Amino acid sequence: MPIPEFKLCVFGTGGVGKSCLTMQFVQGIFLPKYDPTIEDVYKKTVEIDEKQYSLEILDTAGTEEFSAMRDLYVKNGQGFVLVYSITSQATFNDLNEFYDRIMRVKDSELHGQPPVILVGNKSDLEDERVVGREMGQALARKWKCTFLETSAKDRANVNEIFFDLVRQINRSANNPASRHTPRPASNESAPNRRTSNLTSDSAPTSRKRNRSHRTEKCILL
Ligand SMILES: Nc1nc2c(ncn2[C@@H]2O[C@H](COP(=O)(O)OP(=O)(O)O)[C@@H](O)[C@H]2O)c(=O)[nH]1
Ligand SMILES: [Mg+2]
Repeated sequence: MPIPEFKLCVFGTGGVGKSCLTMQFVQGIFLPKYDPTIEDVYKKTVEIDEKQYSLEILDTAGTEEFSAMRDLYVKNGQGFVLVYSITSQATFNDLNEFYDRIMRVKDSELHGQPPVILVGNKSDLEDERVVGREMGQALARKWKCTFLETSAKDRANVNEIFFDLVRQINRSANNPASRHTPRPASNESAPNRRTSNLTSDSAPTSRKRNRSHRTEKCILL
């Protein structure tokens, strides 16, 4: 039987750690200097709750406009990671635009809100924190989504982001009515964002290494 394939997208202002989170999850490494212009798709097979999934993760880059191609990814995407840095208030504020755009492209008023997780990254930089945990929690309550603080550097809560999204997607597939939450009203306008070259990639070399990252119910293959 073919394993289910889920398409996930990672959004957030440049520099918040989207690529580092994606790389930590897919390859198990922290890349302190990843090219900020690279927008790419990474593939990973995981086992969650005793079932295998093939995940296709779009690590977005560029900040000027949402291109037609990116909108297509959002349209086909089943789960969305919205990342800010706990060390930058602006990156937290910026997420409203990403959220509104996703809801618009997914037509959430008609189809209900898609699976979303709000992520406050760089939790290892506690001394530089300007966005309190309770601010993240409050925004997640407003958006009726899950919330995690993570560190791509320390690999804290990194797997949990993607496992949570897969579980949310499964829940919404099993019970579509449960996701039909009316979209919260917002006055934010649509952002103009640019996308760079979008290519397909996979990371087969990561598979062996990640076998060791095994928890009771979630196994990275
Ligand atoms: N201390 C710390 N630095 C991080 C973390 N995640 C990313 N960074 C750093 O933040 C910068 C931007 O990361 P990157 O993943 O390229 O951000 P992106 O533009 O959102 O893809 C890089 O210098 C990373 O080393 C983290 O969890 N902790
Ligand atoms: Mg990046």
